[in-house]
Amino acid sequence: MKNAHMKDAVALSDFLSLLQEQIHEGKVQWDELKVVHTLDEYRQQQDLNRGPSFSTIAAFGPNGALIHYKPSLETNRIIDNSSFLIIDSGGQYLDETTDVTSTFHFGLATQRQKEIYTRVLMGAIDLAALVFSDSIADSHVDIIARQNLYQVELDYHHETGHGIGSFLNVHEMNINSKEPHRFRANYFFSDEPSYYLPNEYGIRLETILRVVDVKMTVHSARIAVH
Ligand SMILES: [Mn+2]
Repeated sequence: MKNAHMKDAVALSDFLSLLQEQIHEGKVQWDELKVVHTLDEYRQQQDLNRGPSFSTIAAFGPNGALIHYKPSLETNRIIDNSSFLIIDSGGQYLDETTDVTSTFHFGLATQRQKEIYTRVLMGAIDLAALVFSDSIADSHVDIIARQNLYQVELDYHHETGHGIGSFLNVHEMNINSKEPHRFRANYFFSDEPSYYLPNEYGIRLETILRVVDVKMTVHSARIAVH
C-alpha cells in the first residue's frame, strides 16, 4: 500500500507541477477534460498501474460545488485564476488502490475562502492525528473532521471517508454509515472533509489513512496515521 502510494504521489506531483507552471505562464489553455486526460496519462506511466480507480474528477469554480460532478463535453470549464479547482482521482495498481483529492487556487483567494480552506484542512489533520480507544466505532470519529467547520456554522453533506481496497473497490464501506464498524489495525480509509458553496465553488481535501496499534499504559488503543 505504501509503495503504490509513493508511486501515485510521484505521478500526481509531476502532473501538478506542469499544470501550475502552464497556468501561470498563460500560454496553454487548460480545461477540466484536459486535466483528466493528462493526469490519467501520468498515472499510466507508473509501475504496475492498471488505469484509474474511478473516473477522474476535475471541477473548476461552480462545478466544484456539485458533489458528484464528473466533467463532460457539455459541462467542461476552462481553468483560470478566478476560483478553486478540485482534482479527485486515483489509480489501480497491482499492489494497491489509491484515491486522493486536492484543491487549488491559482490566483488570489479571498479572506473568507482562505478561512474555510484552513478549517477543512484542520479537520483533515485532526482526524489523521486522532488517538482513540479500540472500542470506538468508525462512525464516532466523523465529528472530529467537522468540528472546525461547525464552529463557524458550516458543514458538508457527505460522509467523511470510506474504506479502500487493495487492487479492489476504491469505495468500500463509509465511516459514517448507519451500521458502525470497529476499527482494526491496518484498516485503510479516506479522510476527506470538504465545503461546498452552491453556484460558487467547492473545497475538498482527501488522503488515505492507515489504522495502527499503539500501546498505552492504561489500556490498548489505536491511532490513525498516514
Ligand atoms: Mn474518496
